[in-house]
Amino acid sequence: MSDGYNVAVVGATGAVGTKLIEMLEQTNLPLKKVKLLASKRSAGRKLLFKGEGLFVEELTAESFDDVDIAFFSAGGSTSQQFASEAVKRGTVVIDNTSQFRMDKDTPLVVPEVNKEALKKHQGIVANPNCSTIQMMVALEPIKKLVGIDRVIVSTYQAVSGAGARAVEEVKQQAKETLDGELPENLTTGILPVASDKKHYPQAFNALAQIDEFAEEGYTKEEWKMVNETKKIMADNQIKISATCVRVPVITSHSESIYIETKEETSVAQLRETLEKADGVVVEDDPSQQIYPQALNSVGKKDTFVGRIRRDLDIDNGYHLWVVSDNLLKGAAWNSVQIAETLHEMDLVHV
Ligand code: NAP
Ligand code: 3JN
Repeated sequence: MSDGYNVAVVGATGAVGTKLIEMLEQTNLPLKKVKLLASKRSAGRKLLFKGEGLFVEELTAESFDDVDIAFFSAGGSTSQQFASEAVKRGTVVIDNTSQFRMDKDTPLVVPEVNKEALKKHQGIVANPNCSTIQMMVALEPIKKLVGIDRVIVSTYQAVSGAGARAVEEVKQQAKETLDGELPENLTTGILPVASDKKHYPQAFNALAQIDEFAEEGYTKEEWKMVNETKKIMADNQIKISATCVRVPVITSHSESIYIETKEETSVAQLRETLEKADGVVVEDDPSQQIYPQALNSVGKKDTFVGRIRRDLDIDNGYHLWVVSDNLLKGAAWNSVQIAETLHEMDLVHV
């Protein structure tokens, strides 16, 4: 087991990269050196790590020559181009993009749920999609207790999930609207999906499109939730469908999750189980108007669960409201937690 690692953050200037730096400032992983990488555009910028200014370097294959662990969050094409170069140089890659998530040789890991999968890594470990991660943290304890037959999830996703430029766009749209501008005249161009044909205002709006449309009228984000859940839970039989919606919240995704359990349970038993679960905080007291809120979860590593109630018609049907910081548990914290777990399991080697 190493007494200290050289780590690199690829995409260090982005929404996720910024939070990766914060999580590395707090980690108990032994660190020797931190290297910040981005495109040529940002090379030479200085970012703070534990109060010390570090220069951002341009990403090249040679960047990994002396790196033990690299966190990638610079888009799928960057991971496609550089992850194998890093692995060739002996670096373990923890990848935040969807590039390798469904590869059969790549573990897709939420440490509270399936850390054993890390034992099979061959250099790359994939971090799931943010919406999948918080749902897994909330559902795994229930699956262990009584099994889960079916999941129907609707998400209310924060703008920061679409990157730093999307956040700036929504702030601009909000300002323009408050200054009296009509919706059709607002500055658009990034949301709902920068690469898609049409763009719509997101400020004061809910958009039922996250990522591009794909098969059967579902978006790629919705397919990610379906396919990643089956892989993480190692259950191809679980019935699951998703509707992913972007709302004008800056940080933290909220999810309304309906489940049908395999065996009988009760609200009290579900609450007790979730209260004991790793990474879960139950906030659920309707008499005091207590339930998880996006704003309250910002900056926290936990997944907050509330509004636990039975379905009024379906036996074994239950509803939950699940909220978590999409940039922390949904991305940066889950990635650093994977690195800590690899270290604890003595698996930081290719
Ligand atoms: P962002 O705010 O737009 O930041 C993108 C980062 O990638 C910037 O640091 C940018 O550097 C860097 N970059 C872009 N092209 C590059 C290249 N050719 N070479 C090196 N660096 C490059 O985006 P974000 O929200 O942080 O997301 C980044 C990626 O993380 C996404 O594309 C996605 O794959 C993944 N992500 C995952 C989750 C999740 O659910 N787990 C959530 C959000 C994002 P410059 O400053 O040089 O442009
Ligand atoms: O929109 C969100 O709230 C989450 C976005 C995640 C994301 C954004 C751009 C590209 C991903 C992802 O993690 O699935 C990707 C991608 O790598 O496909």
